[in-house]
Amino acid sequence: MTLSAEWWKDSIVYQIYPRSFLDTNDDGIGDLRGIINKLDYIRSMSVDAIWLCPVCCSPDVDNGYDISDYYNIDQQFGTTSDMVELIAEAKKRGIGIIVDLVLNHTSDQHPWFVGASSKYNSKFRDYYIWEEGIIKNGKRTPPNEMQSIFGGSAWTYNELIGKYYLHLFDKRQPDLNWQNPNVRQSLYKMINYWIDLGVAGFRLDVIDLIGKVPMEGVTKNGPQMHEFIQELHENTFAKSNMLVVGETWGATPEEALKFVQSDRKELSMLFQFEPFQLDEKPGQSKWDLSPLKFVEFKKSYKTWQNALHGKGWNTLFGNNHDLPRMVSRWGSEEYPIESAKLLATILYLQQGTPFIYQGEEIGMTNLNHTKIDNYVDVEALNYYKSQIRSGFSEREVMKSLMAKSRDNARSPMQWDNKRNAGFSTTKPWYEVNKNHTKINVKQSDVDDQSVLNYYRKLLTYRKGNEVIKNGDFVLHHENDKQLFAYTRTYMNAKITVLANFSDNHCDVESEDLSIDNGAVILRNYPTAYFSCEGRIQLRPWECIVME
Ligand code: TEU
Ligand code: CA
Repeated sequence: MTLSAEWWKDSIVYQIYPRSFLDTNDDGIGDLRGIINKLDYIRSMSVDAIWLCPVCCSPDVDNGYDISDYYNIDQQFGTTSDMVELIAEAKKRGIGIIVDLVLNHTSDQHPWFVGASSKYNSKFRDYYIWEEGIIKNGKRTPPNEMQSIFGGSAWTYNELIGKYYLHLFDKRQPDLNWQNPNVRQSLYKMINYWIDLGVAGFRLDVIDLIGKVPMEGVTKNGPQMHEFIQELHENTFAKSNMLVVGETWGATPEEALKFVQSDRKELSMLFQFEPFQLDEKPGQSKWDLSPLKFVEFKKSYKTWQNALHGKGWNTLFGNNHDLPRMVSRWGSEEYPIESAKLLATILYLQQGTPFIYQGEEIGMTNLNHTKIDNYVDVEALNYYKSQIRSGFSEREVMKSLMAKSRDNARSPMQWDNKRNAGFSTTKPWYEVNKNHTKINVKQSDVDDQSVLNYYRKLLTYRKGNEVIKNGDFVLHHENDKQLFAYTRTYMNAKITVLANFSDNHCDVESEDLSIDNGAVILRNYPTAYFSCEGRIQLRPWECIVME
């Protein structure tokens, strides 16, 4: 396949969490061969790239986001030759493989950290960030108050070295020192190894943290961050035509443009998380639940669509391995199928590259686990411990975990209605959602009203559509509390999306939108919408797309 410079603007990406995708050797853990087996299924959604969550060697404190060897595949997932085969088999089907690069930190089992923390004169000492503690009342305390994203101090003392090292995540994920040119060169060399193996791009984990200046309290968007990213670009992906997407939890549109404007030679696109912060109490954490601020939610999309139009490029997503399931979060328990289709419609007809997370396409939901014993994620377990210790009630803590824990996204893929959902012949590493008897790929495939078949239609429609790729974005009825309506216009063509984001009926003045004689291209109800005297009446969670 020959690729145009910006091929990723026409792409649809499917994200795979390998350990939960498909197990082919009966150990209860998904593997690379499982992905090879399902490539035709993935292609059936017009997908052209797969983002693989980390598969390199790892002690799995944070499920692969703590890497102990950047070059080799963890044996639970397979071997390098499985990876080479996956790349080749995917390529045959027009699919590129996007590798997840965790460049902000390593595992504490990585030889660099093992060296840095166990030998006094190790050449790897300055690969990490070390600071003296402060003596207060004869007691040693961390260099400053900086907190880990997973809870507790971001500093851990090492007896042998006599200093604290920095970890913005778990203490077994020490932060790399990007100010050390040897660190940067070692990482570039590794990235070039993956480029030579034939991957189509990278997803850069927490890339906005690499410029941190911890002693000044700076974590994201540090003073040298863009300089480092430009150097990274020049030394690695500049020569190949790659899709490079950065994860930036705190990006504003202004910040985002600095990463993605093409003359800056940094990244192709970013994951930004503004819409995901609109169902939590302002200024607090994701665990502090609050109902979705729907009007702000719409305006957030409007802001990002307009800010990047003609200058950068957006990603479009409602799920990933860190987020609860989109239907459970924003959709409706009463109308799970309609709301799953509606959410896909409003997201994926915007400008940008869609990222579909495994299981989303069949409408997979949260787990609703009420007991802490059912949770396995390090973030969830730390949160539980610290809240209970601070005196919060079990009920309150569980409510937050049920709504927001990352475990919700990580249960095994639901392939059929049999035992273990067809994911494995043995007990899976993490239990399957009980609703696999109803929500699964096998049934969805043959049901023409399924969420899956709707995704196929929607994504095929999107593919190659110039209005969706290039058109501008106008939000209508901004302050309406039920309706999400927008138009996309390019040259003489226009697409209108109308979506009733509620369990009630919703009236739309069709004259306002001049859509009277529009042709309906997509709809999420089996029967036509109701219209009378210049008004369209949308049923609960009904959406229609008109040209
Ligand atoms: O996530 C970045 C990150 O900051 C998340 O931990 C986020 O704050 C949290 O998930 C919200 O619940 C990336 C990876 O996507 C995540 O899986 C890793 O745990 C993390 O980096 C550390 O590598
Ligand atoms: Ca396996």
